[in-house]
Amino acid sequence: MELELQSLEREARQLLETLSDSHGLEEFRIRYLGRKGQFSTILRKLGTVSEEDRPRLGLLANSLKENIERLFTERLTEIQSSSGANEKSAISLDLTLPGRIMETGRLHPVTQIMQEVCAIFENLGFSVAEGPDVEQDYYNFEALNIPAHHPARDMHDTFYVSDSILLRTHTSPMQARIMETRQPPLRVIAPGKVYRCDSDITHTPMFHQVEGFLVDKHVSFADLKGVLTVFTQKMFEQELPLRFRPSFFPFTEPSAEVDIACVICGGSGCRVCKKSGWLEILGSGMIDPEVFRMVGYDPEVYSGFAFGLGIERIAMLKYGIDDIRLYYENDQRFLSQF
Ligand code: 2NM
Repeated sequence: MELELQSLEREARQLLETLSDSHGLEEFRIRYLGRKGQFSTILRKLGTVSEEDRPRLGLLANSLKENIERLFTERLTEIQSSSGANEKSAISLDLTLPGRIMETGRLHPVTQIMQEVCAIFENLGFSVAEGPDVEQDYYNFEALNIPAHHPARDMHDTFYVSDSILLRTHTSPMQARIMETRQPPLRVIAPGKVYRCDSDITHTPMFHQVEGFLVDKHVSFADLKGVLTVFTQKMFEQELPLRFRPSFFPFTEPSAEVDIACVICGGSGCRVCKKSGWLEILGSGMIDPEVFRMVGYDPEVYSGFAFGLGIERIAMLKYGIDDIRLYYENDQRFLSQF
């Protein structure tokens, strides 16, 4: 009987391994583990063996049966879980569903305008130079003829990292760095991020600027006017009247703020131009002789012009956007329009 039990257990174990569907498993269960199955049949025969052998054989029979039951349950869950996965994937593969549209990304409107502005100046012979956002006080202010008491140095405008290190408040430090290391003739623009401690409907603490300058012998205000006229016409894709308004910048003399005829109303006056018919788009001027002295150029030999414009503002005017904060809210409904 002992041998009979052991060969039955082996036979059942081997058969179990070959079974792969729930139908075969059910047949197996009835044949070996059921009430009339082979293990039960042997257990029933226990009554016929000697009382001496009975406990030992009973124990053996039960433990072998439990063994097979355990293996059976394992095999059953294995088969159930794999067929379940198959069924699920069969359902989720619905060939009649329309395909998912893969949306292509695009550049942020500020980046687009930045690239457009750079491309216009590159076509006019300017090269592009990028510099550090974290800048030395010297290049941000000192080298640009901005004295210690100038309002632009006010703690409320400038983010200081330490006494002498700050987040640049304009991209002009790059111009000073370039003039310091290179000799005229020079035609360079410096695009990038700038930082000012200011936040409302027309100001964000970080915004983008492109500044440019040209230095050579005999550069005049007429050259500045010519370059900026070409720039505004390319940027706004129309022949726009320009207006130069006298102004002040520490690094230019004379200085001028440049307006274009309002692109919204054509100059007759509207909400965007506050009924003036003009929109301010950039600042400019002839580079101050003091700046040339600081970088070691002879102001008697060289002259030059410089200008600076805010990218967010240009994009607002070009697209009719009325709140600068929209650029930085990351709302797809806004961004996907450009
Ligand atoms: C502006 C307005 C006027 C400017 C000046 C210089 C430099 F370094 F060449 F002197 N860079 N940028 C400048 C001049 C910037 O922004 C409103």
